[in-house]
Amino acid sequence: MMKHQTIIAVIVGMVCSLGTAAAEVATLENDVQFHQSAFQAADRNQDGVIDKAEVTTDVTAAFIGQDSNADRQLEPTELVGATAEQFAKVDTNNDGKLTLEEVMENKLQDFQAADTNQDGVLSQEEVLHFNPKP
Ligand SMILES: [Ca+2]
Ligand SMILES: [Ca+2]
Ligand SMILES: [Ca+2]
Repeated sequence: MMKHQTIIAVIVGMVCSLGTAAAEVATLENDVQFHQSAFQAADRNQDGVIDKAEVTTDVTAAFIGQDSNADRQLEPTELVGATAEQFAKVDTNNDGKLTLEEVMENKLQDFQAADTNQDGVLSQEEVLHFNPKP
């Protein structure tokens, strides 16, 4: 369970769209440490970078972890800490619910945006320096 939270944090820490109170509550001091542990959790094969497959796995796991009524859709009530604005950004068809596809699309966009050297993987530095627009 703890793992899901840190995974969400990496991906959401990157984007701030899937609700995670942790990412918002994190102070500047513990922010780096927080991201490092989240990064390590997401880096499943421990090669020091996060590739697309790892993001896909993590987003799926995070999605299932957040989907408390298991209907394969996330409603605002299931996303603690997400603002209406963040939610709307991911809800591309505006039906008030997030599907895995919508979330995945959003996360892969973030993945590409965070990949500043465009080598197809995210280094810890890239994740740390990625500043999503609020
Ligand atoms: Ca990896
Ligand atoms: Ca939707
Ligand atoms: Ca990269």
